Amino acid sequence: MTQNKYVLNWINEMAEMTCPDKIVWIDGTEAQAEALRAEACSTGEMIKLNQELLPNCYLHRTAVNDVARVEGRTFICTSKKEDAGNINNWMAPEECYAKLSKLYKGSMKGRTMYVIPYSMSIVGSPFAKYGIELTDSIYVVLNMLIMTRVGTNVLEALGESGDFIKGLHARADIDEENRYICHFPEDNTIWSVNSGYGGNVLLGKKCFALRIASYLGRKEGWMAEHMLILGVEYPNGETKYICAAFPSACGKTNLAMLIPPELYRNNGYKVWCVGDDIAWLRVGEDGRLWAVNPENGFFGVAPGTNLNSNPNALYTTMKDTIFTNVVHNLDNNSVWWEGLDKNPPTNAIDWKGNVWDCTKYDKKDKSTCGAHPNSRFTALAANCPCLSSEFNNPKGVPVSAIVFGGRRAKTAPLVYQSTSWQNGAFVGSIMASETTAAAAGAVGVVRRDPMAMRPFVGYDMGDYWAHWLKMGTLIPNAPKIFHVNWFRTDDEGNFIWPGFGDNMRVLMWILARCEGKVEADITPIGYVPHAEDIDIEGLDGVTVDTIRELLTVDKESWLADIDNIKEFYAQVGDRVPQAMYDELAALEARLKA
Ligand code: OXD
Ligand code: MN
Repeated sequence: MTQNKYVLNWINEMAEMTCPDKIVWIDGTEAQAEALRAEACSTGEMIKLNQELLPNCYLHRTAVNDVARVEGRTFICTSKKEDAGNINNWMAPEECYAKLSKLYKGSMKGRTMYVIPYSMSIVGSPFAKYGIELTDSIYVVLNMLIMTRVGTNVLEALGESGDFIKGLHARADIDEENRYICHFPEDNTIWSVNSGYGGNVLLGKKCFALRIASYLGRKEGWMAEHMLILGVEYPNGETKYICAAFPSACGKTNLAMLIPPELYRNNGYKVWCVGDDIAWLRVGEDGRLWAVNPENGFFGVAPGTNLNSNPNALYTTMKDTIFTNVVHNLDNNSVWWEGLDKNPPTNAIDWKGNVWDCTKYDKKDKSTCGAHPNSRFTALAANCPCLSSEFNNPKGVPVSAIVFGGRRAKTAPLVYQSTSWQNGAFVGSIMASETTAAAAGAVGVVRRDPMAMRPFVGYDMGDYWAHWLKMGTLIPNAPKIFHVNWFRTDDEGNFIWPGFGDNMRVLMWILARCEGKVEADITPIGYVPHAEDIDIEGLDGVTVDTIRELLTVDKESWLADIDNIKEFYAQVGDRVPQAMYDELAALEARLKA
């Protein structure tokens, strides 16, 4: 398929180590994909679902011990430990290569090594970066065919160049004790072993498009961020784009595919999805920041996805989708998950492959769930009913606003605007989420997750913040930076803001601010809306007073947060830019004034 000596030499070297029986090149054709689906079904690796209800859809179950990303076993292997920073796990490259080589040795005996040439973003576009993933898993091949752009055209675009990301994945024994997800940013290399779970093995996603890409972005003057991208279309046909970063499980996919409230729909407003998880951002010739979604599909969490929370996501999964770790409904050979509807199947197999008794389901006891709480759908972006017409535009879309967010019961107001790019980068650096009752462990524990990138920055966090500050100086017409919190609760712990489609009302304020069309109050934390400027028309049970309550800045809880931020900055270490400390000191002084 290629004469590229860098590619061929590397594959030879990896094959000598892993000893596959066969090497198969993935060409991106439907005929080859179909043959692989049939093979995976013949071995039980996948189950073909009801083709009338769910055309071209399949079910896969991972090993019971292998259901999520493993941050504790994720390493950044730079030659100097300081370059990986205090927030990442670090291993010396030689040590890591030696350790993992032992695990890879002979691991593909009796198996096939698949060679997947893929592109993150459109092949040949200014944003595109190429990778090759070697894997012994058909499930990985079929997921990569959805999540990235795969095929011979990638090899053609690469030509004789050695500039590609070398990814090696082997399932080995799916041994938790020897599971490693390792990144060598100085060598453009990713090694993943002993897992079969998407986030650890679809190497184009978190490993390449965030960890390696963030490292490359710093070197080359662009940004790789954990952000959704959406477009708001106005009745006059103009569309404005927003990028938003929320920690995992804070509703990025729901916001990205938002359906506007009825009133807005009737008035001709539309929301278009460009991406739900990752944005690559570059400064355009026009001095604005431009964003592409480097992915080609959605790897979304299934539980909680339903016709109310996210109908667009649900429609997207109705064909050409791989479901992982959901319930198998044997009555009609389809799938189900908690929160899909109120009719759990009575003749069903759970995510572990056991007969599932839905009558024993207890919301508070996760072990009774039929679908794993982190069960997933891998679905083609092209099947999303609200996919933006700009999804395949190689130039990307111009960004008007960047929105940070977290899950905070009290501290953060519904929305506020930073006062400058530097202040906005500071707002990103102090992002945090509180654990909910739904998660194991204590409730209300604050986890700081700067820019939602804590698990995904491929280098030192302080250097990453410095890169954010530097980018601000390179974008003459920079987006405005905001922070939202959909999750404020009353004294009984109930959410005050309705969320979902009504989040559009907050996006409208954000865009009005970007256009300079609405005034705001300056507070110690930044600009906060006049309560009357958040549109509540047609919203049941929400009054201007409710909005006023949602917008209050509680100085006490902010001052308590300052201590936690100081601890976190100390943990990030001595590369935290002085400008961030200056912002923090100024915030504290304003709160105390
Ligand atoms: C994801 C995550 O899977 O952020 O997107 O964990
Ligand atoms: Mn994510």
